[in-house]
Amino acid sequence: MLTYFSKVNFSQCASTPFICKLSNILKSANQKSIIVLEGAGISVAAGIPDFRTPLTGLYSKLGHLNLPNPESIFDIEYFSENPLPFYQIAHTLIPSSKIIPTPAHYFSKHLQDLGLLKRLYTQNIDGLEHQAGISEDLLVEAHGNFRNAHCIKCSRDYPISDFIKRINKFKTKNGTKPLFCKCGGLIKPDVVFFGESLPERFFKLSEIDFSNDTKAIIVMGTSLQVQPFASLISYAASNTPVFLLNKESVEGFEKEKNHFFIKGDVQESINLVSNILGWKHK
Ligand code: CNA
Repeated sequence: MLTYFSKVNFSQCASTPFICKLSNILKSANQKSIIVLEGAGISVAAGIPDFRTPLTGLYSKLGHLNLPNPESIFDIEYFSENPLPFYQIAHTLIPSSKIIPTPAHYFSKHLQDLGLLKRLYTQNIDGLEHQAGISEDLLVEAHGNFRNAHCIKCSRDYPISDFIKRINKFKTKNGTKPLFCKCGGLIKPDVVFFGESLPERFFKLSEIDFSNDTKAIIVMGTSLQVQPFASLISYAASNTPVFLLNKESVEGFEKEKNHFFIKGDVQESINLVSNILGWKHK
């Protein structure tokens, strides 16, 4: 958890100009003027692999499932015909009680506590923003979550505990059956698959949030490959700085004058910003 600690310290700025630019903006930002966009890279430090990092990402570990392509595991058409591969790997995405939010998650919570956070949009389905204490009204879980489950045919809700019981059997290699609804439809967690629509809330709020009174957009730990989420940064006004904190730059980023890439481990970059601003982890 972050808290106020000491005086603002800009002495580290010479070597990290974009980090300082971001810190300066945060220091004088108005209430509800910062938007945060998050991706799988911020949960890697919590022990949840991302998708696309070579060797460690989930997509590099699906060879044994003989999928047409790695994305098929989250494709609603493929799942409807072949649900077992998703059931087999789902336990790697559901956070256990041992998994806790990272400094990057608590950074957003601190922005919320200071009243600066306008909205946090996340692609993550691990629920760590929720666990870090981001309030429902400020949070948009664009790709859903693992807190509930439903039937893909009749939409009936099911407790996620039933689904977790079933996938835990896959963990011990005793499971061979997916979970079916009374109507015969498959039960899947409330995560958004390729081919499904994002929650209405995502479209409603993104239309109003990216206006001129946004002081900065902070994008953390994402390859910005998945649409429509990746397009959110294009809604930024041309005078709103967009900071990408990521291990690598992503295609199309840095093309605009208001794009600033902060290369490196997102947790380290966040720690630097926190140190400069005198915010300290308890
Ligand atoms: P991605 O495509 O796997 O990209 C992750 C990005 O994060 C890559 O560009 C990495 O280089 C970068 N990255 C990884 N570790 C770090 C680090 N420590 N510091 C800085 N950068 C890092 O994942 P996206 O989020 O862009 O793709 C969207 C998908 C991923 C969504 O549909 C999610 O549901 C899905 N996903 C979510 C989780 C989760 O909830 N934790 C895990 C895996 C995938």
